Amino acid sequence: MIFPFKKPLFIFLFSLFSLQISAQKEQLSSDESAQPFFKNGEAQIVAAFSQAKDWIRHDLWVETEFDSDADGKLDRMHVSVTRPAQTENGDLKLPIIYNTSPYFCGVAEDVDGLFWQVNHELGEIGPERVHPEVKARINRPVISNAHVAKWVPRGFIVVHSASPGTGLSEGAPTVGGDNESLAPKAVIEWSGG
Ligand SMILES: [Ca+2]
Repeated sequence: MIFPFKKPLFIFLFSLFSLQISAQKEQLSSDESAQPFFKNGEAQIVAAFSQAKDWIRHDLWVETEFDSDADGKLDRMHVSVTRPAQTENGDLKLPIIYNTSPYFCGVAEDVDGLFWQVNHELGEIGPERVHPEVKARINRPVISNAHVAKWVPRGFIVVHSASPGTGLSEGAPTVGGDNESLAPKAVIEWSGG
């Protein structure tokens, strides 16, 4: 006598699931206010921001205050911006999620001898390091898609920049040098208008 109940139960669950999907769709499609919407402290997907074809993308350079490659010109950082179309007329201002990295545009393979060999006697010169070719990954107009698909539909502008001397950013790459801090400072100040 169990079998007769299986089908109705399945249909009921399926209907419940369908109703839930419909309710979610209705909530998304009815929200045409093009304003960020938060629920339980979390940014929700807003229908008006969710179509990637409508997003505005910028591929640009921001001038910094340093010249780390000493070519006599201030270094410029390669920056990408993805934002909802509703920000175009200036009426809608949205917060920015900003991510900078020296790794967006390619890194060396992890090969033996890449890192400085410290296992040698004091005063002796260690073995020569290996310098493998780095294959550049130049992604335009979006430097990285990290964060774009998740946050733009939730009412954020997403900005990425490549660190000095990496990708299409000018300058000399350093590890923790002043230019690595001053580069994002320049981008943040630029993005704040
Ligand atoms: Ca320069």
